[in-house]
Amino acid sequence: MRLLSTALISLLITVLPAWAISAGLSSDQIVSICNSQKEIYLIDVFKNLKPTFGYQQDEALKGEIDVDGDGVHDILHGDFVAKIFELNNRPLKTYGMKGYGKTSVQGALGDLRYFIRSKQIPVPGAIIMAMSHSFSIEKIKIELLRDKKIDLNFSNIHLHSDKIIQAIKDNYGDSHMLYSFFKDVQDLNKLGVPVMVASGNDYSTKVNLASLMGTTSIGARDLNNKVAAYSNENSYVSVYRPGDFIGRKIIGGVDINNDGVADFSQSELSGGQSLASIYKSKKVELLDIKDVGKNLDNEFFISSRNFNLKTGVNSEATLSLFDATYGDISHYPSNMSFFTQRDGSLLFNPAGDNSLNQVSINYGTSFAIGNLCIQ
Ligand SMILES: [Ca+2]
Ligand SMILES: [Ca+2]
Repeated sequence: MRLLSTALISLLITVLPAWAISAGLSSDQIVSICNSQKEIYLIDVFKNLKPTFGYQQDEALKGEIDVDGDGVHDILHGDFVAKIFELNNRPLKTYGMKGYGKTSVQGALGDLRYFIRSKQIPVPGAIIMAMSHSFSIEKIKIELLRDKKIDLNFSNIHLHSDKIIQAIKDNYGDSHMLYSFFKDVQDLNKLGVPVMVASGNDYSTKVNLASLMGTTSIGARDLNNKVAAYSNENSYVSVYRPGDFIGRKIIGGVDINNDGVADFSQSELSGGQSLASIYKSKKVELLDIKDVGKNLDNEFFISSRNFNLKTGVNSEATLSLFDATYGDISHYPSNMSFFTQRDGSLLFNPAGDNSLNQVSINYGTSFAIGNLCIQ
């Protein structure tokens, strides 16, 4: 093998195209942004929260997240992410997307880029987006690179970013949403604004294409402080934050960070009887099978959450689907996971402490991004 001289290596580094991948920000750099006075912008969908810019969803919209665990959705994704920032005492500005469609996601980032360029808002410390565009390695090889034989895996994919981005441009044109997103990120980086994305909740079977675009990818840790099983882990992910939130019913509402203080008041929530209490101690063999989805031998999901579970684990985006899809961009795998006890009865105990007030669990790398500013 021929060794490259240091001079040649530095020459190669300097002649890399401007859009060559960076490994993303380090944990120290993120801490420094969090400690600065600079604003952090969250692009997401909001129902409860009135965003600083953009749309607030119609009240009639049912939401996506069930905080009090009664099977009825209470709030939207961005409300939950913003709440986590609030719990960490980190001020946040928000941009409300109209939905998850192509124009919403990329349009919001383009809008902020325009506001910053035209000095309508101060240069923020970061823009964060919790959207995941999940692609498997095989799909990238076949659909994008059109090369089945290329040696591509989750450890070396960062070396191929340029090639993959070029393939998106060549195959789908430079007005494709992903290529526009890439150009916006590059422009924002030049303006000194890092863009951060959730690494995705695909159990490392896929990669979030937004990770390739010069962003910083945030993965999730679980309650045991390990990399969460659902969190994508690949060569783009440099930082992991806690991503699991157990809802506990307490006086005044639901507590999601176990400090004994309600974070969502009763009036914000649907307020029905929790599935945890309805199904607790019921014997699984006596339940109508339509109500229950079986995952592992002793693990069951109550039906209202099965959709989310399947969306999170099984969905895979295709480039043509970025026009108006919901499930292919959002990956929100939370579920009411009951386990059977020895006598066959069900138990909902995600915290593992057997406390009886547990009513929900919401987890994901997008919630880990809410914890961006804690280490
Ligand atoms: Ca609810
Ligand atoms: Ca709390």
